[in-house]
Amino acid sequence: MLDFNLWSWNSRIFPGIDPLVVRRMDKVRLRIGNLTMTNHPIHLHGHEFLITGTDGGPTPKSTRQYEVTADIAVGQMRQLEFLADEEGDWAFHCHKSHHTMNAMGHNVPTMIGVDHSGLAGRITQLIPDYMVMGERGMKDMTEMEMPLPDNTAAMMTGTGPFGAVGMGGMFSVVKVRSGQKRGDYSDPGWYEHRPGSVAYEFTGALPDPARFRAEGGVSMPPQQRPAKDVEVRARKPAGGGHSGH
Ligand SMILES: [Cu+2]
Repeated sequence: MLDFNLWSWNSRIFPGIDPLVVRRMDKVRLRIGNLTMTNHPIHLHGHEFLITGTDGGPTPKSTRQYEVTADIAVGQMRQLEFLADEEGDWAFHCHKSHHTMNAMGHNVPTMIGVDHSGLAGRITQLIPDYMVMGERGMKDMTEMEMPLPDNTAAMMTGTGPFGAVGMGGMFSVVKVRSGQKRGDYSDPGWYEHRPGSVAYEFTGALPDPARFRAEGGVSMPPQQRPAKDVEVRARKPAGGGHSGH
């Protein structure tokens, strides 16, 4: 499952996929069928939808509840409906994180939290195309370029108004616009946020969080604690692969 798959919607992978463009206050209906051999929890930002239909037909109104994710099982179909009442650009994607990525190799140790500055340079003297995993998570991969086979795509890519999007695979954007003409599904470009409505990193002085001194105690003190710390040595089995999960 985690090997070299390209997860797609209608054979398209982000960013090579159209956005879903709607007028504000349009009632939107999405029909999604899962033709793959694994479930896809399909997730929409900014709105709550109702599951109004399944393979069995329309759902009775008494069974409907608001959701932001619909898990669509193998061979299943779901019809989702929502009122597009929030203007903006909203991520719409499968919630399995590796389904919003393209091909990647997994038989490498994770480097999150490891300072590997200088390491890549030394390894590339031996293996010219070597590339380490990002130390802050997968999104580091967005800003790296590495040679790829002709028959695949970069793991994550796409550039938005705030920089690298860091997505691939089963990902698109629902664009809700007041100014969109009826029947016009052409891409209106990125949403222009009202001044003062965009989150930013606070870089000023932070108040001292005094509560952290009082917290962090032990709610259940250990009983029969060994007199001395015990040294434990773990050894991983040699050659343990990670494929086929
Ligand atoms: Cu998925």
